[in-house]
Amino acid sequence: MTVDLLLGLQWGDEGKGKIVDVLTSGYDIIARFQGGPNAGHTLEFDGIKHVLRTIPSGIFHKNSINIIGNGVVMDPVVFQKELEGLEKFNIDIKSRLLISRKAHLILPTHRLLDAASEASKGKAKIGSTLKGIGPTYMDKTGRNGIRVGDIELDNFKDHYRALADKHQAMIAFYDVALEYDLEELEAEFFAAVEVLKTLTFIDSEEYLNKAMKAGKTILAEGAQGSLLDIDFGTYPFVTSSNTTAAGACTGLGIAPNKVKDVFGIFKAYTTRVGSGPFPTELFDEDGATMARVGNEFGSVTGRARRCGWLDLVALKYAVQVNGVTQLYMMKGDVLSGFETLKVCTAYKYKGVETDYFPYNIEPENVEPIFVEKKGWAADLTGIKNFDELPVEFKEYIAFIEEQLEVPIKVVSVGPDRTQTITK
Ligand code: 2SA
Ligand code: MG
Repeated sequence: MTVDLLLGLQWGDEGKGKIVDVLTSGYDIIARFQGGPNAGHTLEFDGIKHVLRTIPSGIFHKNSINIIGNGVVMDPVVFQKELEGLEKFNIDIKSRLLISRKAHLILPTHRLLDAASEASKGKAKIGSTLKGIGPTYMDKTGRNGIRVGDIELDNFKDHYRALADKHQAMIAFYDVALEYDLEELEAEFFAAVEVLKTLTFIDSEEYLNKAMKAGKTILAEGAQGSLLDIDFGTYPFVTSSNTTAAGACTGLGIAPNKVKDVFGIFKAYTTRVGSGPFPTELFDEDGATMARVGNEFGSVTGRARRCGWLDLVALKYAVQVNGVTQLYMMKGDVLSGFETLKVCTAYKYKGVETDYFPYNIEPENVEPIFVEKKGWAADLTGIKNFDELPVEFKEYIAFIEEQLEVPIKVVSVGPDRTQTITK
């Protein structure tokens, strides 16, 4: 058993990028298994901040191979920009990055369809990142998609044309005002496809299973969060892939019995970007403080994130669905200075108390029940050892562990690689 999984347990932006980066030196291979450029994994080291979109976070480590798995959707245009952004780091990307032929391609018209669909929904919109994620997965499950491997076919352009024409008819059907220059978008797309072609395509399931046989260790890196999972998230306000543990099996071709540890990443509070229910959301000064101190702005769209108290009902659910074996708590430092912290331990669901995450968590059905915890004043960002942490912070951690029945292995007290405390 040589595969470990790293997943977000909330609505994304838990700080997965930082932890993969911290963990990568221990693995031979880092693999992305779902999502696409809707992810923005922020890494910070040596004073440089970097956001990765499709490329796994292990790319900065000399000795790791990075894989974009079959479950991912790739936009060649975004990918090309990502490569350009990495140029200054002088990384030999071509030798460190391998891409599954079975990953699906995001076409310019997928992005347009995403925009048209959102515009047509008005106030009911999902708040998608407009990267074309939903329409691309629709074509995948609808068996109309174009895959990375198709780029190598002689009639790639014919496949492209047929699908793009169909998309244009669909865009017209939405009947919303959209301004675009398809010719320009297509020129950009085909130029980016040429760049993509210079990378190595593999059958990632074959590659990974061989690697495991040879004793290599693999870390599968999730994107978004468990509550955005297409099956288990707050549907329809979710993304279009399985962000939970099982997604790593289908998104890479790894059997469930090969998975060992599941690292669950969560923030010491909760955030959400985009639409959808959020029971512990704050609309007051406390929420504004979290947003300001935590710098809660999306790394992909720059949108302000909604903030609220830690929700243990939702976390327990995510721990269960994923089979989390170790917890990583991020951004504990942001809570410094709150006199009292609230933690949601149950919901009143349609008037009845429950600690289970129900089918519908819209505000009219769910009211969070909080317990209060004593806060701490000390700045945590310079602390290096667990023993030096304030006693109230340690109590906060102990309470979460007791509720979730999983140990918190690491606490992060700042964005830098060095601000990571192992318990
Ligand atoms: P989409 O674009 O179709 O996937 O959007 C559907 C919903 O999913 C939300 N969404 C996200 N929410 C938070 N973080 C996201 N990505 C992170 C980031 C990266 C990460 O931006 O930093 O944590 O892996 C993300 N991606 C999608 C979106 O807001 C819609 O509500
Ligand atoms: Mg993020």
